[in-house]
Amino acid sequence: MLSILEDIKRTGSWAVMGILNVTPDSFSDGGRYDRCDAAVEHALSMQAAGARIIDIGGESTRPGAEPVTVQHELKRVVPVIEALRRQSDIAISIDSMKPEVMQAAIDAGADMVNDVNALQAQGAVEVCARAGVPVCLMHKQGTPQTMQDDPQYRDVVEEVAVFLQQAADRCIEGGIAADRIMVDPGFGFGKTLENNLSLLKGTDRLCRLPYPVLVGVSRKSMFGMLLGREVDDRMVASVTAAVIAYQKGARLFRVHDVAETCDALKVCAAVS
Ligand code: 9MG
Repeated sequence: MLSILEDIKRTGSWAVMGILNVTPDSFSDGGRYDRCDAAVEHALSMQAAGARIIDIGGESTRPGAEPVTVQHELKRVVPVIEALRRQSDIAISIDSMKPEVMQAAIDAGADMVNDVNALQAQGAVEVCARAGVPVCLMHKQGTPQTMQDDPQYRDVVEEVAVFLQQAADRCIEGGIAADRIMVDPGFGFGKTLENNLSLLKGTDRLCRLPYPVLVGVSRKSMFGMLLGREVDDRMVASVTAAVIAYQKGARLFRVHDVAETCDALKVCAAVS
């Protein structure tokens, strides 16, 4: 994982992170990969399609999702991480807000932590600092249960940029090396359609922060609102948004449609 980050910083290369939700209720692929063997098979197929990182999550963060207990989350993610680690050397990311899950996932073979809560839970920074793993710090307003109720910003791009810089400062103070930090504006997390479009347009501002920017727009409801399309019919919109984000400086992309996104980004990279 560190070599991926080093490449991005040194050569401006890019990487796709394939999404592996091992939850019964994820918004875009709910329940499809909640058996260990099916989950590993899907991870390996995303690797074959060009993913360099697999992001494994056992708690849905879709708007309105109910939280799960540590025990439930561990039961979902740990066997999949162990099985994938036995079969592949791909970088594994644990998508969790809970320090206990982060620690168990790292012990099971995860290489990085993706936290939609930006390591704000008590003990999360300590776990990641001690393990020395790269981290992705995401912005959100509110909690998954309430975040879409009535999000408010004066200047969404500026507020997200300030939040991400402060989150990174807090992690560095807590012992996480600056070269292990990625930041993410958190599309759809406490944002209106207008907020999401402003963030996409303002991705270049976020890329002026001294950290690689990861974007996750894949199949999100912003495209449902903009285009009136159902979740399984948002691939073109998602790839288009990834291309826009790339052109504004983002270099990490959390996606469902790995092959299509990789093709688009290869074209972008060939002319940049
Ligand atoms: C877990 N998860 C769901 N959406 C996400 C996004 O946009 N970014 C990151 N980093 N994680 C996400």
